[in-house]
Amino acid sequence: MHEKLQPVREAVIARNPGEKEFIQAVDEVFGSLGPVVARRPELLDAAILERICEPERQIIFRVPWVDDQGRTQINRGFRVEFNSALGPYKGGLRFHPSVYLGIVKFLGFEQIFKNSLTGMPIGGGKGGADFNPSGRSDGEVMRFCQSFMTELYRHIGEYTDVPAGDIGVGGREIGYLFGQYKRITNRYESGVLTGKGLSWGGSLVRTEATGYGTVEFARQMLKTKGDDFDGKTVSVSGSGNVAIYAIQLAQSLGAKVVTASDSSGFVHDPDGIDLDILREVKEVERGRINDYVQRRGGQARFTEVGKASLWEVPTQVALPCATQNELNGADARKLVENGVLAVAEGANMPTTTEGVHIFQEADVLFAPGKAANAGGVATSALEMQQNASRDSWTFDYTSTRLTEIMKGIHDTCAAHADEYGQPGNYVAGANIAGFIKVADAMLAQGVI
Ligand code: NDP
Ligand code: 2IT
Repeated sequence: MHEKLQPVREAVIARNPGEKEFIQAVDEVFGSLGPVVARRPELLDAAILERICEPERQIIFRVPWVDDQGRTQINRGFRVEFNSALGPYKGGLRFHPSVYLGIVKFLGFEQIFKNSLTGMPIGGGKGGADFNPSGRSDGEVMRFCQSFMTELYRHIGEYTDVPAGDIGVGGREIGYLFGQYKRITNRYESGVLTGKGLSWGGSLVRTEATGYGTVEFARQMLKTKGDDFDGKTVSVSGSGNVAIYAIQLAQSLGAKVVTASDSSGFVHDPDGIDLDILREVKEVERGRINDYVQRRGGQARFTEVGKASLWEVPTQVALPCATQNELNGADARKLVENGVLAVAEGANMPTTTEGVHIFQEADVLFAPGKAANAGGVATSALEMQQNASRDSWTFDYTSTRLTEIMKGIHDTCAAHADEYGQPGNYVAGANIAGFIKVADAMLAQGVI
């Protein structure tokens, strides 16, 4: 790390004790910015680095609700409005028991640079709650979402802050959240949330966008080597929104996807994942991934979490699409040993710092989440455009825009990596390109 960045990093650690995921995300970005501050000392003079690490606003609130047994439950809600240099705060909400301030800040920090890379006018934010939706009835989820929005509504708006989904927050939850916002404010403000249903302001392609975009980014990387997905063996982790559509597009490009997972373990299906069965089990029934194996039969096998790693399965393209730090150094070594060609992060920060270094040293094509999974938020911005013009676009038009945006992000990352002397380093390219645009906007807008 550049010597001038070191004291800023130490101050961030001292100011944010115990927030290890946030520090990991800051370190990853700072690790790329040495050549930028060497060329642009005015960014240091204006304390852009210190400012970019300090959220503009952090909201933490109580979320009381009543479960099906009539018991009162209390959760903690968060919204971190990190940076509005480029547009209204934009980023998802995560409902998962592991959510605490450090997770929300890591996600919000990543979102600043990701949103910048999309080329759309959106700032960075993130939120969520330590609520566990697993095993909860629709009624419980609805009451939780209504209580969450009863506080959140005063902080958001189409020109202020526009939440969307993330882990544990999909179409069902966005519906309950939107309904409560509309009821409290008495406004049909479509642009306040994205990921809405198609008949009430949602955009075609938003559901598919993150997974499709991740595969498109990987396709662009493979193309630089004259290669493509056709006939490749692909490993995907997760079985949620991102994973399912990553599997779908990879399969339609001729790849055989052989894995999927959830928090209980992973399945290895050497004949190729049957997406209809996976969707039935995970999307419709909200069940456990082991049910896939029961229904699929054949050579499909389930491995319980902790018994072995999904990344031990030999593969040519790895797409981690579940959660942060799910692919560690040992996993990366195994993937390299088995001849992996490309890794594209569908999830946010799924690869540990050690894992990233191992891929880079082995010359594996490696796309960081803030570039590879930006298709989701980019399509959210397209949803906001449609809402602003009270219009709705066709699937083909919207998916063409998404494909162009992903190619644009790929090329921007590659060009910045070249310009700053690290050809082929998509981590450096993404961090540098994402940062410069935000930093310049902050400089132009004065000390705020
Ligand atoms: P979903 O809730 O739809 O799916 C999450 C998947 O990951 C599930 O299979 C879940 O298993 C698994 N998972 C979650 N937490 C853990 C954990 N701690 N350990 C093991 N498995 C876990 O979320 P998404 O698909 O939307 O999100 C997946 C990733 O993609 C996240 O990192 C998210 O931040 C990122 N992302 C999402 C975008 C979007 O548009 N949705 C956009 C960009 C990034 P289980 O069913 O057992 O909980
Ligand atoms: O991490 C992400 O980019 C998301 N969860 C999507 C955010 C959004 O606003 O669509």
